[in-house]
Amino acid sequence: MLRLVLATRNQGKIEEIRALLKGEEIRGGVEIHSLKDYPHVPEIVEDGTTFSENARKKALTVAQLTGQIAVADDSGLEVEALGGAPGVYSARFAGEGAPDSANIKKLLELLRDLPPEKRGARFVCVMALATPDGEVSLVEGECHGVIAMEEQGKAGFGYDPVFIAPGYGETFAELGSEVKNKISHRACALSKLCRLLESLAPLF
Ligand code: ITT
Repeated sequence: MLRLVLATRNQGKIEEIRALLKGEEIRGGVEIHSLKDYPHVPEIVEDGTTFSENARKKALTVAQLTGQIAVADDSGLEVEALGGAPGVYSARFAGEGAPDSANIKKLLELLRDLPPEKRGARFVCVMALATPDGEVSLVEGECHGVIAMEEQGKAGFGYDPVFIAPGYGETFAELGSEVKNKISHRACALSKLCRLLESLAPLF
C-alpha cells in the first residue's frame, strides 16, 4: 500500500484531499497521513513568490523530515481587479495568522462597488509530490469564478463563502463539498496527481 503524508495542517485541505482520493482508483490502495500525525515537523516558512516554489519547498521538507512520500498543496485566489492578488498571500491577506473572516472582509472592501463583470477571479492549486531522496513532481489545477458581493453559505473553508462557481450562480460554501469536489482547482490538480502516481507506482 502506498503511504502518503500530506504536507499541511490546514483541516479544510486535508478533508478535501481525503474525500477526493477516496473517489480515485489507486492500484494497491493508499494510506493518507498529514502533519497532524507528525507534530515534530515545524511550521515551514512559505517564502516563495509562486505557488510552485512554495509547494515544492513544503513537499521536499516534509518528505525529508518524515522519510515518507509527501504531497503538498499550495493554493490561493487570484482576483483580476487586484492584478492577481492575494495570490500566494491568500492565507495571510489581512496579516500573518489572520482568520478567514478577516481575509474575506478585506477582499470585499477592496472590491466594494465593483459590478459582477469586474469581479472575475480564479482559484489556483499547485500540488507537489516529493520522495525522501529529493525527487519532485508538480501538477496544477485552476477554477474560474466571480467574487460575490457578500458572504453566502457555511460549507468549506477560506474564501469559499465569496467564490461563485462557474455555471452555478452559488458560492462554493453554498454548493457544498460534493459539487466543489467535482470542479475545484484542487480536484483538477489531484486528478492529475493520481495519474502521475499511477505512472510512478512501479517505482514505490
Ligand atoms: P498549508 O500551507 O499548511 O497547506 P495554508 O492555509 O497556509 O496551509 P496556503 O499557503 O496554500 O495554505 O494558502 C492557501 C489559502 O488560499 C487558504 O488559506 C485559503 O485562504 C485560500 N484557498 C485555497 N484553496 C481554497 C479553497 O478551496 N477554498 C477557499 N479558499 C481557498
